[in-house]
Amino acid sequence: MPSKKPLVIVTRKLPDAIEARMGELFDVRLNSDDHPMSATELVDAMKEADVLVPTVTDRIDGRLMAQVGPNLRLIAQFGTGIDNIDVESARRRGITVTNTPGVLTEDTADMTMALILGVPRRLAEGARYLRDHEGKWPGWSPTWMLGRRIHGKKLGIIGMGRIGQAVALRAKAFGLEIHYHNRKHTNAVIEKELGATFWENLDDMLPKVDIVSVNCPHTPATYHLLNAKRLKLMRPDAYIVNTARGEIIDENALARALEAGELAGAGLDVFEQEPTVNPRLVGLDNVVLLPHMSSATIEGRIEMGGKVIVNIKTFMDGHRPPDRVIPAIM
Ligand code: 8YV
Repeated sequence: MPSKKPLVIVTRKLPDAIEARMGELFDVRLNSDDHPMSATELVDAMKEADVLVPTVTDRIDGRLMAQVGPNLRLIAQFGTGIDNIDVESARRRGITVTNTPGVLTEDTADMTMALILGVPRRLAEGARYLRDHEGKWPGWSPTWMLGRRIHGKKLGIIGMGRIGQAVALRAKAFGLEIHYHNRKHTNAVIEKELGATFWENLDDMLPKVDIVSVNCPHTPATYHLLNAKRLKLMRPDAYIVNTARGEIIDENALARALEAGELAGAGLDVFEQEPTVNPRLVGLDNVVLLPHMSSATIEGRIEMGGKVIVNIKTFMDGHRPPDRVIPAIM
């Protein structure tokens, strides 16, 4: 007798090829209209499913976790960040959590670099001007739309993991000097190759750099890492780019600093209260706002889905899934 296929509930619409393959391997329930699930829908799914496939838009906290059914054995996150999941609470209940690291590194680093280039050079502002003033552009002027030079500036990367390193490699090619703050030194060979300067104390690095790029995960230790006090350490001609998680920066303090001219500009792909975007930021010309799209490539999303499938399949076959999240090393 063939063994019963596991019930896999997917919380958001995934690429067609991924959904089709899941349908072949599992008893799958999809979210074809892609609506973000309510907490009630999530609880219902977690009561029934053997495997849940959530994304960043699903808040699976301790309260939800307390209501899971007896079947749920795996939470296979479609995404690298797992700050939306109470991993410790899952562990206590014997539920394994996996994620999709690696496959969105290059895409996220590309978008980070795009913001590092685009914010000081006022790319979005220039593009917006032409659209808003159709037929009314008076033409080139020697002193109009001046931004700041990228080449020769100092980039301070917060979080030198996979993405931080990929950003550093790109930035070096653009002539930026690499500085970084991390819990520990990165690999000595990589550090040497990048000519990177390690700052053990973030407070010491912030006043020294021209552009700060946030590339660390959101954990209790990094929540509001860039608070009002630290933002004040940055220079008024410095920029800040965040493609990691909104919660790492105190968004109100950032808005205040930008409004007060204490920072030159910001490029933000992520926000503290997604999908709400702080209206104070929306009103600022020197801020580029993107709707959490750093990893949004067709290739990336298919590879993320591929990782989810491998994680589920290996787990269901009784093996250790390749991308198991271990609470201790989060
Ligand atoms: C993902 C991300 O698309 O993977 C991550 O951590 O931030 C995004 O790029 C999203 O989180 C999917 O869950």
